[in-house]
Amino acid sequence: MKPHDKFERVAKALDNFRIEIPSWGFANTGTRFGKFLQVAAATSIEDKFADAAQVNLVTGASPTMGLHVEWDLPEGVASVPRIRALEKKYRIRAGSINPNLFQSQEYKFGSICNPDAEVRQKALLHFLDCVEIARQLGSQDISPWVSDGSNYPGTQNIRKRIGWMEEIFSQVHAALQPDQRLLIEYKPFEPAFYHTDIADWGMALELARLAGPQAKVLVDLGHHYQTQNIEQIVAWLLRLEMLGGFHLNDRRFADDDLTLGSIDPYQVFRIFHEILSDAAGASQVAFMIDQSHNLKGKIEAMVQTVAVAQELYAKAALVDIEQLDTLQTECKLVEAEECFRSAFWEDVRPLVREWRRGRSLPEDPLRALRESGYVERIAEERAAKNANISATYA
Ligand code: PSV
Ligand code: MN
Repeated sequence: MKPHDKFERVAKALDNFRIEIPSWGFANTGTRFGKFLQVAAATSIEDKFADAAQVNLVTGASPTMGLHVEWDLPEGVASVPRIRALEKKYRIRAGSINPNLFQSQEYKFGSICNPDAEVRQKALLHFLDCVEIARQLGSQDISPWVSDGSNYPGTQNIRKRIGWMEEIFSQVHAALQPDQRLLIEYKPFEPAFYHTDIADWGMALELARLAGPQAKVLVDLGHHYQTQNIEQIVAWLLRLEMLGGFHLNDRRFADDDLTLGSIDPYQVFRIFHEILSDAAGASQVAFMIDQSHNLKGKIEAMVQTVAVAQELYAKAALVDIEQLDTLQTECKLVEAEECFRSAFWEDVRPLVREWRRGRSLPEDPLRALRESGYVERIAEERAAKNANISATYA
């Protein structure tokens, strides 16, 4: 491929590539055992908007921030005017709206699958509030993650719980605006360890289909068993027009929330290849980060993640799809594999830098962040507030 053609491909891909930042990536979080506090961590929803704006300023690729309703809109629909004001002030739009079906005491034995009809009703009302919040904010996607499940065999009726989910998802679907989507996320374990009500993409797919045409599946890269071929799941969902979006991150063991591509960048490349080689693929897919760093600096990690995503997306855009198709058809295995992996091994960084220059963006977003002095400034401003936050969950 000629250098000019390479640049054109990369530029076209990156011009259309947007990646959403999670609000929960900026606040102090930790492990199950405790928190490691950061002086620069966000202490309010305004801090989160300010941090997201900084990420977008240096990357130009992240104009939206995903919101978690319980954490970011504590008063539910009544918090919408505050969010609107922050959107305006920081020029960051609210992105996906994430219901919280896992934190309330009543959800100890489940939310939408709780055997108690009153608890299910509470979960449904929260869900419907989220649809209304999304409508008022003009957000397209409502992304529930259902943490329900059980820890011991025989303690819950799995089939009854399927029925309750079906009912609630169709009620939520009926409340959607025509341009809204319901993205159903799956996860095989944690916090439930024997059975999880939406454990894999098959269950999420079936629930989405039963709910209605605006329901799709959300793939979180950290929510699979070891050795799962995620790009195959992506290929199936694309084929069925049921892929709604991603929660991007990486993992070694489980839902580790590591930086995208830090462990297995080839996997991310393979997933992006499936999307870019599908005719309609990329246009329907929401790319969202789901990472909450407690060792790396939060804003630095977010900028790094966006840059990594762009580089891997650019690499995937360089796969010569026509040539690959011919080689696959002829079963020229070594040649096909070489064609595929040679795109992965391209050093696309000069092309991405050139693309950034052409779009009046800093060539090196991490350096631009460092040179802006933003992190030092907020560290000073927020230090006192962060010192008062408890570092343990006790
Ligand atoms: C659950 O592990 C999850 O991936 C869901 O997407 C939540 O909304 C998110 O993490 C934040 O806790
Ligand atoms: Mn997730």
